[in-house]
Amino acid sequence: MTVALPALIDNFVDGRYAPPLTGNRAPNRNPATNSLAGELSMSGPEDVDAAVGAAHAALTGPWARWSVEERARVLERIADGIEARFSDLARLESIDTGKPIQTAQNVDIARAVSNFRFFAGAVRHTGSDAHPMQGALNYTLRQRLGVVALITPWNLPLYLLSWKVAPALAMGNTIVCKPSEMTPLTAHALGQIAVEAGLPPGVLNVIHGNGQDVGGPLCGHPLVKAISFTGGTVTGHKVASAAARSLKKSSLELGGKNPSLVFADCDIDRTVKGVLRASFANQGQVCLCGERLLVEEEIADEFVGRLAAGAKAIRVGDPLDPATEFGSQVSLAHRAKIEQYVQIARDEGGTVVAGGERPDLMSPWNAGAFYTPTIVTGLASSARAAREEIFGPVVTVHTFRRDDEAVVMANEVEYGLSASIWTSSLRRAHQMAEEIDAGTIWVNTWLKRDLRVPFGGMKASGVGREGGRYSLEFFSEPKNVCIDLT
Ligand code: TXE
Repeated sequence: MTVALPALIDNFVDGRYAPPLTGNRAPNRNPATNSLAGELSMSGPEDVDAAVGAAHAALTGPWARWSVEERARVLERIADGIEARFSDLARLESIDTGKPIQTAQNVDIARAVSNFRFFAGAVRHTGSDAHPMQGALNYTLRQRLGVVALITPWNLPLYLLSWKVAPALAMGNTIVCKPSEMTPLTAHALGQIAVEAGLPPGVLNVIHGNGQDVGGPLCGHPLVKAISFTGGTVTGHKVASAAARSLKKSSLELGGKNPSLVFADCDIDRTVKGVLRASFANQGQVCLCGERLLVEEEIADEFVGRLAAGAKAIRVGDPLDPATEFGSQVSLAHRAKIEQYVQIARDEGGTVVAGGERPDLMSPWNAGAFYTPTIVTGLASSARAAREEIFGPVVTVHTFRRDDEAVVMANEVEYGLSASIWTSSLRRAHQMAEEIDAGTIWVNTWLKRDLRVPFGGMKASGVGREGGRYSLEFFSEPKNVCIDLT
């Protein structure tokens, strides 16, 4: 099974690919070489109407009569379809995002397969409640919502899209997917995979375009019953406002400015490796990355020295080379944002002890959006670069002397998505986990994920949780039925 780089990245509506009704297209770029990677559909409100209409019509078609088992099986066939195209999809993901092919294979596409297989199992094993009472029996039905909108970002395209598609389908909804206009390729491929898996036309729709012309109209569409959104906090506010105006359910997984807390009693070899990964995975473009390093003063010099040496040793280069560990940022514009923040950090008195510049690469990668893993010391934790989400490979270092000081620093930003704690003290680990305001706390690890757990953030990092039963509950409507037995 092969998936070629499409010349025209069409929408996928009502079971078939079609150009946007707007007739508009825009170049899709490979950020590692700034070369053309297809022409993207730039859709508009009329395309949103067509996609939502197809999804709404499918609610009363054959799909409405599919059993839980039949829905679970189609998720498994979609997983089979992704596996059958594994290396091509990984290549497309790498071309679209600039991430190393090894990351695309081992993280993005592997997790997309896992997401579909996981929710096929989850929906089979999910029951609901019954509440017997004197003279009556109550039972809870969990029914589909209807048409749901799934809006996803550019950093982990198929990984995050499948995380929403699988549970939404598992619960019997029909869906309109709006992938990021920066990274459309694997979402585009999902349409054909769904057809081959036997999903009825209109159940899964994919429309491409920007937030203003597609995302906004989709969130405001009267037939859309819920929105699951992953992206930036600024856009999250817009999505939440649109959902509120029409009383739609919304699940918002937004930005982060996550601390890595390193204590003097940590296993330093393991912690250096773990914090390097937490800081620079996916070129620092994971909402869970640790952009703030809070390190106990007594080991700060040694730890930062070893971390800087590790950062400088990371292999930066051609994303399609299997030996590459660190690819390009997602776009030239995003690299410019990262460079702007490094300059702000320098202006605020920071010292760059690793990275802080573009790598010296030969053609064609010298035209790409490459940067280097960057560590900045000497900044107050109140500095802009230490409080604002950069969403790139830039870590600011801050020291503390006492545990309570570390908690204050961890909680002083507006975000609350995740944190990692590196210590050998169980008491401290549990204490810090309880006191740090974040949706996910890792202890002596990072990004270890069990798909059953609640995933999401608090404060400016979002509203709601997805994962396991949390996803199935989000994508369904509970209904209580009370039967009088007298
Ligand atoms: O996200 P956006 P972008 C953060 C990171 C990044 C920033 C912006 O800081 O720099 O968000 O990245 C669609 N109504 N994260 O531009 O703008 C948009 O087309 C409805 C963290 O990718 O939030 C895209 O499909 N939809 C994040 C999706 O929303 C709208 C991962 C996300 O776009 C819209 C990526 C609107 N008004 C970026 N405007 C994470 N938490 O993982 C845009 N969109």
